Amino acid sequence: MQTPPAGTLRAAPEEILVSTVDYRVIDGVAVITLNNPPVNAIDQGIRAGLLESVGRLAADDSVKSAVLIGANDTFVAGADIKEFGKPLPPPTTIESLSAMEASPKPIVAALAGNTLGGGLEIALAAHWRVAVAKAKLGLPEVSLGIMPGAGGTQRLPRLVGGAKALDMILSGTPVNGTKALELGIVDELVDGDLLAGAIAFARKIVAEGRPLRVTSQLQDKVANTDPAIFADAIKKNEKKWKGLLSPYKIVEAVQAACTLPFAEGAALELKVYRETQASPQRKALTYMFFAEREAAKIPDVPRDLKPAPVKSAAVIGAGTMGGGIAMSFANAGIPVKILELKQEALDAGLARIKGNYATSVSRGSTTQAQMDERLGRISTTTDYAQIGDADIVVEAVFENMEIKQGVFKTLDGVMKQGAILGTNTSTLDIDQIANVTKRPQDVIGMHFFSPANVMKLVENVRGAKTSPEIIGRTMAVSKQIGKVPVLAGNCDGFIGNRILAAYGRECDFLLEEGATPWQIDTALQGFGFPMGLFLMRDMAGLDVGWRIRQYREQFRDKNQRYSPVGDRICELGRYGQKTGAGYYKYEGRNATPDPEIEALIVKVSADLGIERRKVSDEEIVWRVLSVMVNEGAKIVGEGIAIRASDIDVTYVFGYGFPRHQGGPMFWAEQQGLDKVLAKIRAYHAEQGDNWKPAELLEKIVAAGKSSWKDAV
Ligand code: 3H9
Repeated sequence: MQTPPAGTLRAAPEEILVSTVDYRVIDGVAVITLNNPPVNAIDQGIRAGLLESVGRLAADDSVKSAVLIGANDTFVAGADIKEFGKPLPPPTTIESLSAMEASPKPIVAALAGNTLGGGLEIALAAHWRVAVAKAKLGLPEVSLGIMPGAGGTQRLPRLVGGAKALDMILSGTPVNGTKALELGIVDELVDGDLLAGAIAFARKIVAEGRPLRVTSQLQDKVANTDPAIFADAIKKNEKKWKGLLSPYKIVEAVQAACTLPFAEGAALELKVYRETQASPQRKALTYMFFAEREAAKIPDVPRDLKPAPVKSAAVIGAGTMGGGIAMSFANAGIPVKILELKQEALDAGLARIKGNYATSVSRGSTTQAQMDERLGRISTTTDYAQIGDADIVVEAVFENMEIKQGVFKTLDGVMKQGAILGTNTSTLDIDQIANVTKRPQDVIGMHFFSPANVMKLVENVRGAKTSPEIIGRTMAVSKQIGKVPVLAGNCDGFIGNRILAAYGRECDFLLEEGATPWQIDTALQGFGFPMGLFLMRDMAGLDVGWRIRQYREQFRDKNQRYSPVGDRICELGRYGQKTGAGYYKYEGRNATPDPEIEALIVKVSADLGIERRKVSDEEIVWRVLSVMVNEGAKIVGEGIAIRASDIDVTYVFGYGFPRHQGGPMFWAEQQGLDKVLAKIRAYHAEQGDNWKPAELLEKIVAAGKSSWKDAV
């Protein structure tokens, strides 16, 4: 294979390698390489370089076809998200793609790695597509609050039909190369060197004299689309899409693809794409995209620390949490041993795990083969000596300091040096656990959320002596098992539960002042929470919190306001859903408001001498969110969270905060930090010291700034 001189269209020194499009001729085929590390996102350089390359291809008499490929072992992960909300210098992606489609010489897209969003749209505008089996092809824009805006909603249905396209674009879930071949998105799989395979394919279609296959001109698949699928999709997802814009716009655009000529459908796509781009939820969701990635960056962990993937794990405790944690490892392909001292406890735990997998199979989210494979990675033991060689151990035993300390003493004796020693505690002091070992630097909190195999958040908690290396490795393994990790400092409640305590307290006070549990829950659901606080408490069970309150009563500051409503409810034996009654009464899982509880709350108000008043839904939402923000600002000010956006990640991925609202700290910035502070000051005057404004917030506002980032 001869390699003629490179023809980089926009000069960039080789070592910088930023946003270049390279044109060179290999074996009589033009090879156009898109290069914008790390994911070849589409910025102006890519758009312009692509357009220029297509022009050059037409004029290049030495070639009859082209291969379009990505550098960095990947194709293109879509438009550059950093450019959202900014005016984009020309050309537009649509202009570049129209030029590609209109090329008189066939263009073959060669796909590996991430072929997402605008990346897949580029590929769809090529005449042919080849891919490696592991390539990931998808249109994930919906998770950013937008939709494909460069022909994706119009071209994909023309290749796979309206129904499959609608599914793919609404779910945002990518398919692999093999599936893409089956669906008709790609024309051939390449086994081995992708570029060589793509060049061979390009030469073959020229040799065969195949006519250009222009995606926008294909009609068969769209013409055969059942017109009912659009209304059906809306009906099926109404609850899930509450408050969202982009799924509805996607339906509109795909429907247009199936009913209108390409040019009209494309014009409609562009119009609704712009509406989604201009929406506040796009701003919130793209903020969340970067917040999630930012959370993984820990100042004292070297950026170049690239820990080797964990190969084996152990979990102590086969209870609900232990089982869920073990499933998370197994689901990620990591063999895991669960340890319990009693065989009966192991058997019960394993039976629960099997039950959970069986439910996933019956719901269709896992196949039987996947379940067997995953179960095959889980083994059990009653002998600590059997787990010593695991790369990581996560203790998930009963939430009691003495018991956990006992486990860690034993782990210190058996685990290999360098193993991560994680403790899944939601409340206990990590240092007290770490200090019973001779290697406190290797001990770290790993606070999973229930159900641990489903919930995305892991709040990793650094103790005073946890080493940066262990922190870096724990953040990496959290990601390896598909979680979103946040690093917290060691304090009562860490980030998440500390804020929950403040927010729960305010909801209790609102009850005493005049609200009902169902009014508060409805107001919070109206804001976008999937479930209100009282429904959530009822689901989790009220007795555990009650027992903790009883224990803490001895330490409670009796001068601080305290709501006895929750205690009164527990005294009636109402422990939530599991006893058929809590804040609500239940038939199965169906909650209904209970006049008995309303009467109980009214009595508590009277006993406390509180005159009940009408509480508005707006007050509920503002009071709940402001208290979250104030506590969040204290947590950042104390260094418990590294940055404000980590609080948002914690709340969105662990506590059901609506992602399209961006988390409490983002919400506060959108309202104006000065306005939120004014509210907090007013509540402080009215409600007392629980509302003392966070110093950090005071400082930012006093400096005339408007962003949490201005604090640093
Ligand atoms: C779109 O295409 C709209 C079009 O329809 C309209 C056209 C007109 N832009 O996640 P990672 C960065 S919308 C800018 O840690 P991984 C990321 O921030 C787009 N930056 O790696 C990170 O930077 P840093 C549709 C991006 O291997 C670094 O790359 N596409 C972009 O776990 C590594 O990322 C999507 O929604 C981007 N598009 O996962 C795909 N993508 O190192 C969004 C990544 O400074 N991207 N970065 O923190 C992803 O889902 C994942 O990043 C990906 C890699 C799966 C690609």
